[in-house]
Amino acid sequence: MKEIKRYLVTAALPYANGPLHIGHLAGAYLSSDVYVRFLRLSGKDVVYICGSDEHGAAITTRALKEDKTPQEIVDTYHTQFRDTFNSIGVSFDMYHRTSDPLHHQTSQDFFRVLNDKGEFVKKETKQYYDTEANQFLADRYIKGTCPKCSHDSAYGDQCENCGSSLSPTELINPQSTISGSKPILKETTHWYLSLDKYQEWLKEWLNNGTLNGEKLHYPEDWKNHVIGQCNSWLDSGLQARSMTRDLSWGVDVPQELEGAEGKKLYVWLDAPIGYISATKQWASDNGKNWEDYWKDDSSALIHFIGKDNIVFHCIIFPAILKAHGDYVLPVNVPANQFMNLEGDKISTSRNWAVWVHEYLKGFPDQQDALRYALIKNMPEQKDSEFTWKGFQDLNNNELVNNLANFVNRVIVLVNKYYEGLVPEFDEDLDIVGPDDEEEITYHDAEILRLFDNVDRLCDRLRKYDFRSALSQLMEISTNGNQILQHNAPWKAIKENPEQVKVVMNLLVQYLHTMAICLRPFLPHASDRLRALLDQKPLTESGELTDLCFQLCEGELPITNGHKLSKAKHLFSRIDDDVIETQIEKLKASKTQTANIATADSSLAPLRDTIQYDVFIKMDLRTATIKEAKKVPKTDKLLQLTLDVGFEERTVLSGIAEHFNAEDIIGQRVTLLANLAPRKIRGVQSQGMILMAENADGKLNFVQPSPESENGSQIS
Ligand code: B3M
Ligand code: ZN
Repeated sequence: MKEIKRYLVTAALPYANGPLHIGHLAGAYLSSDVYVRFLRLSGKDVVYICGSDEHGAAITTRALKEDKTPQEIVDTYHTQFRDTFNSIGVSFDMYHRTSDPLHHQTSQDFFRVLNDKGEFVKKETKQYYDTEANQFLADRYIKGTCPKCSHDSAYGDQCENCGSSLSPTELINPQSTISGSKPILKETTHWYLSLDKYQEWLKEWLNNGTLNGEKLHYPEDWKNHVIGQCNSWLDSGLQARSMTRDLSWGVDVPQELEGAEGKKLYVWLDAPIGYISATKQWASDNGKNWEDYWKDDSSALIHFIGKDNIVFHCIIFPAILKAHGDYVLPVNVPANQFMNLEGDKISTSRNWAVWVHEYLKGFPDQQDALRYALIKNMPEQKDSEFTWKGFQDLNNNELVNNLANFVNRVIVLVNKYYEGLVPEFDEDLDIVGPDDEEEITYHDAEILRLFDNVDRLCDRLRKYDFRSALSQLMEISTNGNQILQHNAPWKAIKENPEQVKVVMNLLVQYLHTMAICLRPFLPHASDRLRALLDQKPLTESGELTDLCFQLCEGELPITNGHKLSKAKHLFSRIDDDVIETQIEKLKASKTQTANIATADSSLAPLRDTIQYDVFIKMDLRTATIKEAKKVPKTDKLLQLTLDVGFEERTVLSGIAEHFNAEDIIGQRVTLLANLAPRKIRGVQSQGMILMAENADGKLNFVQPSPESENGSQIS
């Protein structure tokens, strides 16, 4: 493998159709930021790239619901993302956006090269077309009855009730979510990437790290779950995938191509090319050559993403990079798993999230408390959990009681005993180190121990083990506190003042070391500690490498006589009432189930007119819920036992995200009693209960008047 001369680090481009939450930070943004800061502190040539992903159906859906243009939607979130990342300390070198003309140009040029090389196959297929809205319908714009579980609002690509992945033509009674009308199937032509033809080299490249006999990366350094997910895709056989869509928003297919009118690039084709266009912008702004980072095989490309983006970054994007022919391939894709919140999945649609911009408002100057909690529990190998109580404990027990306390004690004592001047000490008087044979002084022995700690921390960062690297950092602080406790300078100052000088000098070197090692994880605290040491903020240009050299060579990083500032606490406690407020706020949002993404969404459009004889075929009955329980391994299904007067019925219903099972016992309901029974998740569901959906997506039971007895027929 070629010697690495520079690093190109990317973080997944967030969709500009909703706020950032803590799951985004824990998934791709804090991991990449820690890693890049470490590389900069190690003196590496690194560029850190991200930007807003501003195309795709989710954005146009939102624009429709809010009666805005897609550009207005993405402008709002692009600005919010850029400011939020900046405030929480995610230090991109370029935060770009895919609605930028440079990105459109870059994507179209990329498409032309692939097309000219014959990498696409043009195919005519039939797709749903809305004759009232005059447009083809993306999968998410088609709703209908799920063929598997009869859920009546399954999407064209997936049924959210039973989780089945679908294709639009499988839906029963498909309906356009734009006009409510019944769509027609219409011919359309698209450009397909024959992914299947890359199957062999992708398998070799991923599993052996080789391509045409050349070693490009070390699979043993990749996370098992990443390689595993790719191999399951490869083993099922790659299929040709359409790389264009009939959409009104996105990057135009180059218009000189026949049949390109009205066609856009598939969002997952243009989005990763966004990394390239962002690098071009950065290079142009900084007098660099972007091709050094994308086309020179001494450049290491590393993608930081969440696990839902693995296939696009490890199979599809590498395939088109290689098909294009000039680009490097990633040397690693250290994807994280998901972070959950208070025992439940984070969900934008259910407003079950800690929004980063709200955190920053609610906890001013406490960015690093959140960074610490999210890195400490980073879902590196498996899903992890954020709880507000856990956040409070980490802040109070580790940041305040360990780290801030250690820093404060050292600076208070140096100010108290030496007026803030770092004491000079007499080496000859320094007690003999732990290993008498080597005649090593105590100070030197402890400095070497400190170096070992820093070396281990660096090794863990190189391996993307950010949680264990953070624990290693806290071990430095713990060791420092132990040195204080063991030497007790407040007692020794009288009978052994020379030894106190050795200890306090040593502990100031600890603080200097911690300020540098803190920087990748807690950059704001690092700046504050540098100020307490009366040093300028770090510029992240090799200071960690310099430190390791100094510690290893026994050169003291902070010289005798250097004057420290007055002591000030690095972190402040977070009290119970503050946490209680956050937990109450979260609970309130759960009952509301307000959809943050569509605060003022509209009521469902009217369905097609039907004749009376269709209605009369339905047998609706009144009933009462006697029992209710969650269906295992699903988020949405409850299993209900209904008293229907003349019998009991078991019915599965997709309302688990709206109601707790224990809260709906005794609820009166309306039952469609003659719907054909369906087996769902192994349970025979005998009918369907009727729910009314508010404009904001909240569901309510259609409940008969209390006077009606169970089993009464509704007509
Ligand atoms: N926006 C998906 C996501 O936000 C997509 C990532 C693109 S990275 C090129 O999860
Ligand atoms: Zn279904």
